[in-house]
Amino acid sequence: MASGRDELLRQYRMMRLIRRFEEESARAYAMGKIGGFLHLYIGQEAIAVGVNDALTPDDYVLQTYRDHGTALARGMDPKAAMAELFGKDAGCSRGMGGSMHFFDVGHNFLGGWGIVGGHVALAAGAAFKSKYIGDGRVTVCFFGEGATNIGGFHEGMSLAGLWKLPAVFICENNQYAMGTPLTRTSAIEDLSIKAQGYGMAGDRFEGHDVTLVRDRVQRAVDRARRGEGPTFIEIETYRFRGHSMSDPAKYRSRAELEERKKKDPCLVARRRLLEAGVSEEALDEIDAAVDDEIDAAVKFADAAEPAKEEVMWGVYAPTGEGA
Ligand SMILES: Cc1ncc(C[n+]2csc(CCOP(=O)(O)OP(=O)(O)O)c2C)c(N)n1
Repeated sequence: MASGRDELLRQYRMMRLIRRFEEESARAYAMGKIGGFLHLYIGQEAIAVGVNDALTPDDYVLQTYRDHGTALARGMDPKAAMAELFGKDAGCSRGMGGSMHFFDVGHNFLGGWGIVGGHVALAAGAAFKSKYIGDGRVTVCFFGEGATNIGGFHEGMSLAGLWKLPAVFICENNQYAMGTPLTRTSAIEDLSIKAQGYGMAGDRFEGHDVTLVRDRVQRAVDRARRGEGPTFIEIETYRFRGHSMSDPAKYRSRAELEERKKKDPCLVARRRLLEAGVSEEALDEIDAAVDDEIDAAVKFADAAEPAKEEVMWGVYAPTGEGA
């Protein structure tokens, strides 16, 4: 079907954009151009893109510190994203948030949060607002499997279930919370059954096929928009890099990583496009255009003005005598 093919082409482009953004931010980090933490999303791209395609531009999205891919899928300008990593005033958070604190009100991307599980309650709050004023929006909240063991997760989920809030909670189960595998932190393997404890619908599937992600998340989004309450979805995935740039990921084997890379979401989409009759050349052209866009973002971020006096804006600092 041509429209399905066009949609997959667009999704492939966005997944490649996220991939290249992450690769170039890793390079800039190694060159000392980016400070602080940097958590990469490589391997999980089909989730950000598939979920976003199930939403309207008015819906709210909240993510953890592993937030670049979700923000880009939502529509954030790669230049503003890269400039944020470089600590520049042109960044999406004026260079003051860095990698973990992307924010884009215009695209209803409500962060970028560093405290594991803390933003689940914020998502419930956004969804409560929508229910209260009847604005028809759905809130999507992403988190890792590690977050499902923390208090903030329970508090947010509990109220969302009780009040039947228009929300979708998406657990990106990438197998490791920093270096700790799920088997060492959870008594159950199927995390989606946690939904039952909050009176929510639950779902669980693999996250390397962008079309599958979009279709399954769409059901949950539609249910929330119809006023039938929230859903907890566990999406099984894998991050190809370490937890952050300082993690060499020695807790897993090379063979495990190579096995998982067979389900690389960009390659899966590329194979499907080839099967649908798109030529290698056409896909290479998309790749080249994405490379150019990311190169331009890096150049822009490098040349932009650093956040100078702005870094003190909103910061309490005693002044005057005795300070
Ligand atoms: C409340 C809190 N405790 C501990 C940390 C340190 N920390 C940062 S990421 C992380 C692991 C979280 O893993 P998971 O939720 O599975 O997400 P992933 O990083 O795999 O995407 C931890 C423990 C934190 N940021 N916040």
